[in-house]
Amino acid sequence: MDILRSLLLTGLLPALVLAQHPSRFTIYWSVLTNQDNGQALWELTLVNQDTVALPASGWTLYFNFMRPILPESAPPSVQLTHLNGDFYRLDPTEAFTPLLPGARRTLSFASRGPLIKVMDAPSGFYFVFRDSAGTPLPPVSVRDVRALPFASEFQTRRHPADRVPVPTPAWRYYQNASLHLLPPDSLIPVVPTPRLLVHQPGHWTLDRSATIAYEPTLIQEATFLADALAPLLGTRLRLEEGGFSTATIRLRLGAVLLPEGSTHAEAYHLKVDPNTGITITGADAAGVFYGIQTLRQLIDPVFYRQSADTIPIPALEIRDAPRFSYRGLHLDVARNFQPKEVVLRLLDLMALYKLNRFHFHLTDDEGWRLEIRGLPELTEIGGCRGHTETEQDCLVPSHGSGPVAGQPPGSGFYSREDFLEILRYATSRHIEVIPEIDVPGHARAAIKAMEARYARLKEAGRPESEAAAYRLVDPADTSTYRSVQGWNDNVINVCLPSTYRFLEKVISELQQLYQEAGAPLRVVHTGGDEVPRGVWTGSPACQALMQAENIEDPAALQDYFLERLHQMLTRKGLRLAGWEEVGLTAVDENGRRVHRPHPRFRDRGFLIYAWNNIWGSGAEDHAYRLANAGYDVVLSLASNLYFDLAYSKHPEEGGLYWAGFVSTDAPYRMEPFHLFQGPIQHWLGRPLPPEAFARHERLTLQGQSHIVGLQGQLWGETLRTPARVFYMAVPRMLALAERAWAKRPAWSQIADPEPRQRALQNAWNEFANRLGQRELPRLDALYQGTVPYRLPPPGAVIENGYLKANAALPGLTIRYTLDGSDPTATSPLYTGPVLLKGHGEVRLRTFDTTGRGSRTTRLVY
Ligand code: TNX
Repeated sequence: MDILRSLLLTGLLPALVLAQHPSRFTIYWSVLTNQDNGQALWELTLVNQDTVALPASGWTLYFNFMRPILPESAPPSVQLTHLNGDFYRLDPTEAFTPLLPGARRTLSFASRGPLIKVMDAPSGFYFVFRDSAGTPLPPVSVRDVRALPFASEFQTRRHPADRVPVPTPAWRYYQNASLHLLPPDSLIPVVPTPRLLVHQPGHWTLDRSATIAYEPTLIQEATFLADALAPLLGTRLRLEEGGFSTATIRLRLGAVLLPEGSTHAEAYHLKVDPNTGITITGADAAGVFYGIQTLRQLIDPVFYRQSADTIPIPALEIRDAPRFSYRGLHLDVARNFQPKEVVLRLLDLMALYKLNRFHFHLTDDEGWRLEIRGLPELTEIGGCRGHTETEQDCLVPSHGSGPVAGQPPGSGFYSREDFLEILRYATSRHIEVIPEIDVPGHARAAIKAMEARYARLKEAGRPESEAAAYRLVDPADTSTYRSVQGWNDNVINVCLPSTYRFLEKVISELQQLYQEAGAPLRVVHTGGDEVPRGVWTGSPACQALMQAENIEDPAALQDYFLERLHQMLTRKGLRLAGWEEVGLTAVDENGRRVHRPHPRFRDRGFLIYAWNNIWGSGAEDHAYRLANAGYDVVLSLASNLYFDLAYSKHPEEGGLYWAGFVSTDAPYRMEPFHLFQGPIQHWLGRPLPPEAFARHERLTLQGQSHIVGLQGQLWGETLRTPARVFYMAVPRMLALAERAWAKRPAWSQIADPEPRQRALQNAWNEFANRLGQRELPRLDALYQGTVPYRLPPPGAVIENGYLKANAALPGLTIRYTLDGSDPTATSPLYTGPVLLKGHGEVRLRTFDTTGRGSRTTRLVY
């Protein structure tokens, strides 16, 4: 005992106790097969890299995994428990024998849904060991987790009927073969394509002597322009209010006559005159701002790399206006938090390509990211993920965020100051920020935070009425349910007065924040998606309310909730927005989900985001049904506009794929008014004939007026680093901008499928050249490589002894090696077929102008 005490005092005991437990492991994950029954079989191999054994008992291994694992599939030596959401624990059973140093053990499991990508791997592994008294010790992370290659067809096939090929070098080569490099001056000089552009002979020379004249209300736009040009010229141009007679760059407001003879909000007229300089006339300040963005793009990207004395700007005249008033980008910061700087940079990109709505998904099951005065728990607890037994301090880990609380991307939130800065930044760029508070489902972070608040206040001896003032659940509720993402406690109770008090408080705070920032708040997105069945059925509070309100079916409580939420927002002068579920009827008389436009809310002015349109699901016309029924609709379609979905089926190409793959051209190829205009592929890859849509609703003329615009979605489950955000967003958001701003494309108006397809292909080739030759190099120079967009790996074949390679975006450089090393920015440039001698391996990558490379393409010869 004395020895023990002295060890304790010298601090040696804790070290000894820790030393009894191994802390260095490697975990290998390998997918064996995706079975025809929709289950995937896979293995975890645990390698003990430590010098002490993993004992037979006294530990738990925690991890995250996005698919439901079948607990009964676990081998007899371990017990697998689904804790909640994507969070699991693994415990040794009596059959577990110690894992000795250097030894490995393989455990096999089955889960539901396909697994075809490295990024599907379980993540966020950590051990919690218990001492001999059963007291848990601090968590031990396992960071070395590796996915074994996906090589066989059984590993890469989602379903027996899967016909989408895994991209190979040759497959890419033949895909890219339909593209070719165009001369730079044949390209449309602006993205998105302006409505009317007339080139004129000559150019005007911008130099440091230029001055900017502006109307008083355009000071912000004038400042933006001066700031934008400063790095190009190495100096900031002089601003002159009024001063139109002498200045060479003039910003003014005025009527903008468009080719169709109409005027339009956000329209502008830009004239570059070789002698007199530049005039931008906007129908409003936003129009002037977009004229400025166009002007920025008229400057060759080489001038963005190094400042110059003179910059030629081609003489021309542009009359331009957007096709859609809503041109949006969505970002989910709940699943993984993104630092403020990432948000600001995304806003820069949005502004450059004339997107004007930022849909900020601030809350979800896995996080609450906005400080709300008076409810500190929302961000202290709801904005935190880490190891916890009680969730009174933090939420459990999700999406691989690991045991350590307080660090991104699991933890983090925007303080009021951060949020104000974001609002101001967006507003000065003519971007409206639409905040999303996702309720009643997807609300677990708020629920747990408010439960912790309740417990704290109770403990502090506060009266029940005060402690429970913002509670979001009925403690006596016995309902059981499970959300799509595996949560069993993520829906707020819509029958409690405290729920409405909470929402009042949050929305009032939002209004104050916007007011303080001088930003317009017109729309609040209230989510409304994916409310699992079975909620509220066992809640006494709901039973009482149903009786009082004469509501028969608990499912109808969602309508009740929406009605109240709508009234609350209306009183505050706000418009309710929500995912498509808020405009669709929940259930028919048999309790089945039917998805028809809800007659009840037709005249409420909801703004509906249509998303769930998997090709082949039968639900592809929800957007049109809603618009035809008179709901304003934002097309947020998963098939073409979910930027969190993987670009391709390649196992190393990260992202989700539940609605198929979303290639760079996917947003470009959709005509919003003619979604069923082929060719269309089933999500499993087979062509869908026109008959497949015979019974789908077409968009009526009336319906067209209710399609307010388009939005790209960046859901956050796989966005674990800022780099991933940019990789998934760019270049797809440029294609989105094109489709949201440019007028209806000519190809979409060709009735005959074959010539239409050819015209589309030509149009895409031109656009792909604009990206590869001009816009991506411009981003490199503007942001010095801090916008690490996706570089497509090259296509390559070996034909008659010659290596031939090509890029998906003509203009990108390709470099290669023949010595088995990965190409770098100094490897030989590919300029044409290369004669190969003997045998060996070719490796190729595309590169941006900063020397950043794509994934490597490999070929043996
Ligand atoms: C569906 S879209 C969801 C999100 C997920 C997303 C992943 C919608 C309204 N719900 O909760 O993050 O898919 O792609």
